[in-house]
Amino acid sequence: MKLVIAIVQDEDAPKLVDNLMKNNYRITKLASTGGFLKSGNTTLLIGVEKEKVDDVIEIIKKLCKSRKQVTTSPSPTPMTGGVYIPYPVEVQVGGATIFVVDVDKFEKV
Ligand code: 2BA
Repeated sequence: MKLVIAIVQDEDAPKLVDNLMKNNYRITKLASTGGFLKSGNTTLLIGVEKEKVDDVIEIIKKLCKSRKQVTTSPSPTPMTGGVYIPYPVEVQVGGATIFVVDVDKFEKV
């Protein structure tokens, strides 16, 4: 068994969860926060048989879009008086960040 950990944008999460559920995958949805943007994203835990991993990844690819987001970063060098002025930085986020890990043991008790 494998555990697919998928970090997706909040906007894509509802459709993705619906689609995975329709395809009989079991999911745990966690509210998470990206370290860089410090804004919300969604982490899905999906436990599946090894043969199903590619299908899950295909569904994620189909439904998760890449988007540009703007964040602010302090200017690299302080202005006169030691003040750092925030300036906008554009980053490309997603579609999705996916990790696939081996599951040593799976039990429901
Ligand atoms: P964030 O950490 O908020 O990152 C959002 C986007 O900012 C990233 O998109 C990337 O385009 C950019 N970014 C991140 N760190 C950067 C840096 N040090 N310098 C410049 N730009 C940077 P994605 O790569 O699509 O990542 C989306 C979210 O997936 C991340 O949100 C984070 O929550 C998660 N993630 C990505 N890679 C990860 C990893 N190796 N381990 C754990 N979580 C990861």
